[in-house]
Amino acid sequence: MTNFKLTPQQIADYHRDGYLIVKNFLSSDEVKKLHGIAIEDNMMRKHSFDLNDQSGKRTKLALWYTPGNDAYGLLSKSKRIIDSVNELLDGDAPVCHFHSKLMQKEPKVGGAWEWHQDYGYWYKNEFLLPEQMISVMVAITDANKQNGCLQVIKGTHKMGRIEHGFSGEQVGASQHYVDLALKTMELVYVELKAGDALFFHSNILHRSEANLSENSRWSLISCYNRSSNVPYNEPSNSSTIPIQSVPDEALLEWETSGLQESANFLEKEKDEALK
Ligand SMILES: O=C(O)CCC(=O)C(=O)O
Repeated sequence: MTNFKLTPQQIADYHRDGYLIVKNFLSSDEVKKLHGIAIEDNMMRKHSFDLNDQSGKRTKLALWYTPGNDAYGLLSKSKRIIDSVNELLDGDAPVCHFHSKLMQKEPKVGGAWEWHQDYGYWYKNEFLLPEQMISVMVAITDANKQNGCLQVIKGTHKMGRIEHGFSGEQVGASQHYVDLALKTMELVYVELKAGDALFFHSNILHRSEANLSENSRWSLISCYNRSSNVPYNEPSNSSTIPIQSVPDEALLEWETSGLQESANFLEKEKDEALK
């Protein structure tokens, strides 16, 4: 989808619900290219690591901070994403790319993610302004109930930050507050077709269940911040470096290589809190 622009209705929906699904955000050729690279890219494989959920099931991901001119970098820097993020975030300082993750939930083994707010992690990094942070998930394969699609509790971004503790190797939100939210707020299974995108607020409660199906569930999640929202406990500086967007056509038309070491990957040993 080139020349993409969010409508006033989509912007209002995002602010009301805390998330927004955009169908067919990528064309089938774009998805094909990203999928092909994801399964063949040695750099991605080399830097992927496992994360255990509470039950010990593993989920695989690679996380990097600096988007280059590889296919994934061109997507996370694309005008359609940067302009949309700019519309949805509070404030007017430049948009920065905090990090991107390729989530690789393998058939039968891909583990769960506990209920959390992304800002439950980012608060620990001492970012002060959750309204200036957002995540964008792009489905590289179909995501459905069977293969552990994302679930959100609609409207929970309005609850503010909830206490988080450790849960396996992840950080999880207070179950008490999750249970209270579920009394009145709707749990939504975010089923996506490959190429669909989900924009979600840093304070929306979300989780996903294990992938017990025969099909993998892969997605790219890119997280953005405004340069004005300086973190005081975050070793990478990506979240305050303004991003120069590239034309949407770049993903298909520019010559791309695989991911490079210069993407600045997170190595799990060094990691204290994941995000
Ligand atoms: O990809 C998933 O299943 C969940 C990922 C997630 O919750 C996150 O990255 O914050």
